[in-house]
Amino acid sequence: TTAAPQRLFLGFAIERQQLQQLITLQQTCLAVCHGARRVAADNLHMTLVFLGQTTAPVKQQLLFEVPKLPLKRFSVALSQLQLWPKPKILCLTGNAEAPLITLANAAADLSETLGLTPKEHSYRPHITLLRKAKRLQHPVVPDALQLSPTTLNLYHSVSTTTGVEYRILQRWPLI
Ligand code: 2AM
Repeated sequence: TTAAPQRLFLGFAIERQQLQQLITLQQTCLAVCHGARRVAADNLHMTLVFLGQTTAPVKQQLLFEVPKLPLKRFSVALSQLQLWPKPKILCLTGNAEAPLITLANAAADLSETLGLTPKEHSYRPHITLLRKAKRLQHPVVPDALQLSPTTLNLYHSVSTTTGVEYRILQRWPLI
């Protein structure tokens, strides 16, 4: 039997302390964003690259190639709350600096080389807090969130009867 393609992406988990900060921010935003839905706490993450539907052989190539990416530790400050109209998301975003930009570019090149999602716009680090977000009834001023992940993770996005779940298939340490 051939395994069905999986919807995959590479990204970073949120540490416990930052997670609590995000959940609090999310609640504040939800209260002033009518009709929006919050991302489940377990699903909060920062995407590096969306890979999309990936066949088993391509996933094998991916697992072989990811360790060759420049897997360097980085810090990023996410301090701006932005509503992105096209995907209708409210996210906490910021500016990436050298090690993260380098990694994101290399990961996007790898995705394109493997015939997955092509490289589009420049990388915008962000954490999606709310979906179906149209506007904020009142401005919300967030505290900056500092992230310094210790691993890059491969996620499988799984549709379940209770909603989407992001399952970590593989972790690579950042050094
Ligand atoms: P988002 O949080 O900005 O919506 C799994 O779907 C993850 O991949 C989400 O974090 C999503 O980002 C991201 N992603 C990036 N490009 C995507 C696309 N074209 N379709 C779906 N998800 C995408």
